[in-house]
Amino acid sequence: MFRMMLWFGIALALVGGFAPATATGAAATPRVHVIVIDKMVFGPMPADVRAGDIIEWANHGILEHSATARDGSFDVDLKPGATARMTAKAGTFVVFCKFHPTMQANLVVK
Ligand SMILES: [Cu+2]
Repeated sequence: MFRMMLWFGIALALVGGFAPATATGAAATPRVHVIVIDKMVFGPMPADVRAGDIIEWANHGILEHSATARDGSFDVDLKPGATARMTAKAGTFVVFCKFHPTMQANLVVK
């Protein structure tokens, strides 16, 4: 629960434009890639994710799902309607849902 509230707070901060957009010398604002889970399917998976980008998982379905890396790199639980963000790390990940193991997709982060 706390984790969901934390994510929500981060999302609010980003939406509120707290991230510096034009300050010179500031680190580039990470790009956000939204991956929608709907009708028991992940995707489409973004093709241009780089390490340090933000991945936002968005569960548009009516069931709870997870975005779980086969190699254990991440494991995100998503109640119906929930979103959660994580910072992408480089690698090629097989992503599946713990609750519906036939749900599977590949995520490539360069
Ligand atoms: Cu699922």
